[in-house]
Amino acid sequence: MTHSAAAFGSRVPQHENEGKVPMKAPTLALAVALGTLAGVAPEVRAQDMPAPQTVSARVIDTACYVNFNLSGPDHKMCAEVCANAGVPLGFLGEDGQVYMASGKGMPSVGQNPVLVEHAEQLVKVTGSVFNRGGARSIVVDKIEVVDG
Ligand SMILES: [Cu+2]
Repeated sequence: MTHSAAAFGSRVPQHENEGKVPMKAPTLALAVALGTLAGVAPEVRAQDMPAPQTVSARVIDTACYVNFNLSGPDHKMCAEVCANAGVPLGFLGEDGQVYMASGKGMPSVGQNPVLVEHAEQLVKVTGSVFNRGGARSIVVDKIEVVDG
């Protein structure tokens, strides 16, 4: 039955792909969850971290800046309200680039508790910078207030 074998053959690769793609993410998530429970969460090794850079930036409320182009001293109170409502604070570099603020390691930790006192201030932030999928992030090591 060569004609039905050909039809069957064309279905096999599709079926294999359907099985493989959705399995990846849950398997990784499960591995991370089990690792965390067992106290052996994968560690980010120092050699995996890019050398720290210092970026001159304003601490911004990412929602109001990206959605409404709001930032600066006049927006400080709103930024604090947004941050306390869970909106991530981040950085607007003097180069115009927006950076997410992230903590060290994996699992990571949000930076709002560190950044909220600097909402809308001009700072020099030092840390490893990552760039992926059109987004940048700074792993916050040190913040020095420049103005505000
Ligand atoms: Cu706001």
